Amino acid sequence: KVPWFPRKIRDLDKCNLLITKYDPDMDQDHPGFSDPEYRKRRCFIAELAANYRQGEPLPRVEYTPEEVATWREVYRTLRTIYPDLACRQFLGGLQQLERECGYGEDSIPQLREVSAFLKEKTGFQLRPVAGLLSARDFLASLAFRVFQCTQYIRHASAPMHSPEPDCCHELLGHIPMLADKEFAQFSQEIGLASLGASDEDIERLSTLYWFTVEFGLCKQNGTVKAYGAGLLSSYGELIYALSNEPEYKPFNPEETAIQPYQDQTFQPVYFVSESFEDAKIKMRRYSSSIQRPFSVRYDPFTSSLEVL
Ligand code: H2B
Ligand code: FE
Repeated sequence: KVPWFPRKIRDLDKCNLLITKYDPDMDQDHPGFSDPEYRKRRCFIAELAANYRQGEPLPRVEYTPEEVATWREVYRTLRTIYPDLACRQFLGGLQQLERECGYGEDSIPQLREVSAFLKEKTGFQLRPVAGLLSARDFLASLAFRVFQCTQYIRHASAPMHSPEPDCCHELLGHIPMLADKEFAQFSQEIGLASLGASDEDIERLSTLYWFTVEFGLCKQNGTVKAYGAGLLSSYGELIYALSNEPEYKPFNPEETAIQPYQDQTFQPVYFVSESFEDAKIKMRRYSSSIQRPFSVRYDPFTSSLEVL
């Protein structure tokens, strides 16, 4: 009765359950819903992800001038506010990406290069995914230090907002953080805690993921900064989250795990950690309270799990 979970990195080929409710084909409010050209492009990029198998070289996408223009606008707008609002680890990671990995306004970075970069920094690697993945499959890949990464870009008519993850969200929001060793470990530990967990525990873990990895804030030198990727890839919400308007609560896994969240508008509440170290320790304590009839250990030499 323990739900199936991947035991070796190759098993991630089976972690591919997509949630299609925010797709341009399914969601009438999607900015690309009535743009057949955009939907065709999305199908093409979705195919690349669907055909991908673990260990193959990551597919390259030749982005169109219109797609690059969307990227440029997002990059330029966000880049100007990062120095004031993003946490130190994010800024460090982004600077390295700009120096060593070709990050900049002029081109959309290729997953292949970004994956090689991360592998050297923290052992994380990327795999392409066609869209929003089920929480269980998404979290399971983190246990192997694999980040499932979309490769398409949001619709040109709405550069400041996307109802689903896109490459702006991944490359600008998530990747700089995944270049930080401590954050990489934090991410993997959430993944390990999710393996074989009950549906209820997956729901709580994905809520925790939401309020930390996606929308988390942390204190640094007495001021509150953003480290969540949902914030760092959304101009509007980043400004809002660090204004005086929203409610702040201290990060506390037991409480955070049951806080209802919003995936269509700004969050009504944000959780602030004292530091990553603190978030990691608290999360570890929470994870060890999850009841499972076995324990798991990740073996980095074979990229597989020992199940005890
Ligand atoms: N899928 C994809 N492709 N990217 C994400 O960032 C993502 C996901 N986040 N599925 C997950 C769900 C997250 O919201 C939690 C674990 O539910
Ligand atoms: Fe995300």
